[in-house]
Amino acid sequence: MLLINLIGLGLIVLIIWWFWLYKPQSTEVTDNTDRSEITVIVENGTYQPAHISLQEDKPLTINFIRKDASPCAATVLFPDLEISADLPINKEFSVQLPAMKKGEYAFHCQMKMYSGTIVVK
Ligand SMILES: [Cu+2]
Repeated sequence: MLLINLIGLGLIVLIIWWFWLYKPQSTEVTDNTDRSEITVIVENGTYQPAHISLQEDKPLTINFIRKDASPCAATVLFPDLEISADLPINKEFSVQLPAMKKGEYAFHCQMKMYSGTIVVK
């Protein structure tokens, strides 16, 4: 009985950590060419990196490499930019984003299990 309670408690802690406390790594795109480019791995429920920051008015190419075979990872949506893409498995797929104004742009899979942000400064 005590063991079951401990397992339950552990699960609760894990859920809280996953949804509220876990902060995915952040990466800044700093190259000064006209077009910025970054590679994002889609694996284990997270985009890596999930937080991308870049300068204003620069188009961005995101090269997605999807390693997760589950259908959940298949589609990536950029709702603010009205862009969506279907990602092949284990193959690089480039998504071209237009130059953006300052602000935050979310991207996620259809069920929002995978989610990330682009921060334009
Ligand atoms: Cu999903």
